[in-house]
Amino acid sequence: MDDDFIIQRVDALQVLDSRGDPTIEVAVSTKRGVGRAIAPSGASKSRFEAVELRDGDPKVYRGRSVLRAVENVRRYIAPALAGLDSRAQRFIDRKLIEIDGTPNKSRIGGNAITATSLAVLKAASDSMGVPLFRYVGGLRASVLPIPMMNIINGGAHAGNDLAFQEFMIVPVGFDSFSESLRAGVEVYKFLKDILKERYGVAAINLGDEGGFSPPMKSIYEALDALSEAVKRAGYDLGGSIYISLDVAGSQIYDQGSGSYVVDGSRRDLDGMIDLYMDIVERYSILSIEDPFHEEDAEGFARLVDRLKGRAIVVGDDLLSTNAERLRRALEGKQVTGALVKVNQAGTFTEALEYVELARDRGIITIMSHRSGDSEDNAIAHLAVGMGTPMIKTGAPARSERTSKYNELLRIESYLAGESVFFGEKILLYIAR
Ligand code: 2PG
Ligand code: MG
Repeated sequence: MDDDFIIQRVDALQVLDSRGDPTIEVAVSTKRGVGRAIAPSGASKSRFEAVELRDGDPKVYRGRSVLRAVENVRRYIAPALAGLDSRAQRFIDRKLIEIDGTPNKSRIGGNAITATSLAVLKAASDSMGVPLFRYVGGLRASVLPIPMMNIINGGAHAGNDLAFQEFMIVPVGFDSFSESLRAGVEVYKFLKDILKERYGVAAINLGDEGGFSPPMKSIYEALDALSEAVKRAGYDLGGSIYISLDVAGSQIYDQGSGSYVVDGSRRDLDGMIDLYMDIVERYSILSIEDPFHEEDAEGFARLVDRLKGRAIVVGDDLLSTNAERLRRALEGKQVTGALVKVNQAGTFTEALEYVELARDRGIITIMSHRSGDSEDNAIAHLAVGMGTPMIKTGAPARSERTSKYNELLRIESYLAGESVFFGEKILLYIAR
């Protein structure tokens, strides 16, 4: 019965994210099911992403509460969605954009909109009685993504001096998601030993995404520790396991001097390209995300050209999960990979259009968490449902990170013999 899918109730609640900041949870119910979604929150945000609405009263949660966003869902969104078919995702997302009426979703709040959009998606799949990844991707949704595990945290995510934000290991050369995850966990544990040996016990404290946050001064120390950990775990760097980086270039860019600051010294664009070429030469690097700041289109284009056939250049802040920005970046040949964060776009539908554009143009897509995240595991389903070859969701530690990896294990088990692991196929994309 179509009646079963009609939205009966939409409600919102202020809850906490993994950093202890307030965030918004939206619940959407139909006669047959319910969907609940929590908005994540970034630390290294782009200028171009949907705006997170926060109350700004310094006496309440130090300005971070989201009660206005909660109120906006109750007052504006709930009445507009009541009575609509929860399966009409595009229509509903368009409606959310209309209700907000601003180009950056700053009136109702990107956080309110993201949580609502995903809650509608989940309510529809629940009402239908199918897992979310199946609802999103149908029968084609059977490919498990490669995990990109951020096991050394720096930049805005850690209390250390590491210039780059994320040092990830990417176990590609395995037959299944679970084998790949296992290898990543083993490397993570050997890394812990190495850090303790080299830097003492304080080095094994964790950063925002569950990776270690050692008191290193140089990015080369981090790369060396990762290489050693892969070796000690008995794997082959550049064989079954690769390293990926998220520089979060906007965070190390000094507007005044127009240069980047890495390991205590300033570098211009040429200096940064030399640095990246040196790293790619010496370590097995699969991808570099946001190597330059979010408006440095020239830097991206030059690096894409230099790294052709060797490593993927991923746009995160540069693209901000925005199809229009991706279109421009494609024209300028500025990326070969595209990070996907639903809350940068605002709605599921906008994120889907962006993923489809990337795929049509042969660009690798990577589903991604935020540094402030929660127990919501929707992105595990979205990765499989949308068919992104990779997923970036932190270290294999802290429940807001493992909730995604665990859900992927459940999806793999659910699919049993039907599932395929993207695995080494990723190398074919790089070799092109
Ligand atoms: C990134 C993300 C997630 P944040 O830069 O890719 O790892 O960080 O959520 O802080 O923007
Ligand atoms: Mg990033």
